[in-house]
Amino acid sequence: MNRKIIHCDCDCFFAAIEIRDDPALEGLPVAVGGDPGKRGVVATCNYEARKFGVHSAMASARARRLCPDLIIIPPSKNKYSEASKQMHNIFKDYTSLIEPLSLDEAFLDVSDCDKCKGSATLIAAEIRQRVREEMKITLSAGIAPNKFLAKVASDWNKPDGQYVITPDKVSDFVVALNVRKIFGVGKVTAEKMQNLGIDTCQDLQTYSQTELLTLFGSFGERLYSLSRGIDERPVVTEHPRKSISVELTYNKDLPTLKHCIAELPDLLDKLEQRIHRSNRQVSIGKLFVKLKFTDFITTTVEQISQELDLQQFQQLCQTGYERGNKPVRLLGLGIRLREALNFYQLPLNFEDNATTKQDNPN
Ligand code: TTP
Ligand code: MG
Repeated sequence: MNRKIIHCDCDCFFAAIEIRDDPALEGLPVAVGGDPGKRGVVATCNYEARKFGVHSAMASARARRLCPDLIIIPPSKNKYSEASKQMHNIFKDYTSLIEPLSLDEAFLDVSDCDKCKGSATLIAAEIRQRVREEMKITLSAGIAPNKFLAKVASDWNKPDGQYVITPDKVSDFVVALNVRKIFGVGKVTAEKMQNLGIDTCQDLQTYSQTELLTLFGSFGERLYSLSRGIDERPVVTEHPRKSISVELTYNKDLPTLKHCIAELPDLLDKLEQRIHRSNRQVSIGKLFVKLKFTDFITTTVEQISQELDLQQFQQLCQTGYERGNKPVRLLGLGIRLREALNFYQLPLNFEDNATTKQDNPN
């Protein structure tokens, strides 16, 4: 199953925030960093300053020599954390599978997102537009079937751009890709490759797995996959996933309970697929049904259960429906994962408790 991964990376993040908060800086070369007189370094700088050769981690004194008009602003860490939180709240509207890499960078797995007709390209465009409008800074994005390619792609049309590598374009994209773009290929490895005449991923593809292992040690195995555009690493959230669910907003409200019940088998199918795709050992703790009525009032009903069962979902749906007794605009089905449940919420039977204790030695 193809995944849809978006890599988001803000443009000159710290500098963008400072310029946003002081519009007089617009168009001028600006860096955020330490004092040149006190051996400070540049954390980042805007694209105007980059034209002079200024870059991250450079001594501020050197940056000032390269660009005498450079405005150097001391960092305000709290402001950047605030902005990062605000951006994550935007991401959360599209997926809960978010892997932050730094304050301004994150992977999003939007394989299960139904917004924007499920198009990752449109989701990325919408996220970028919201960041521009709500936060007044710009974000670049890469869209691809895996993390490796999404990260490469976010750099492709930077700043303020996005680039998409659809699954059918992966082979063509990697053959032309310079090996220096592979994460983990630093200066030393790049030089070694150059001496071997390896310039692009296509050149790498001519080597067998064994040859790559001999040449590059354990990294060789990864090189073998990455040079073919293969990267199975999942998007890893900071917090373990607590539930898996599907929901659907209907074009026309479902007028009665009978209509709602009739939708459940389809939703259950989707839920099963999603659980399967989550690629993990799932231990069910509870089932739940969510209903949003025509007046946007939402209710969720749940019950302890260890298995996916249509009849239980039907009962939950009936209980939920009777709380409103009016047409329904959205129906959702889901499971709460057992690891995420409080010990005391589990059924009070000895075997279950014993298993839980074993799972969690603390
Ligand atoms: P980056 O995303 O690497 O850089 P950037 O956002 O400034 O620029 P780009 O448009 O190329 O993405 O890093 C994000 C922030 O992290 C950056 O704004 C400042 C901070 N940072 C440092 O403090 N020191 C560093 O050496 C780097 C690379 C970044
Ligand atoms: Mg950035």
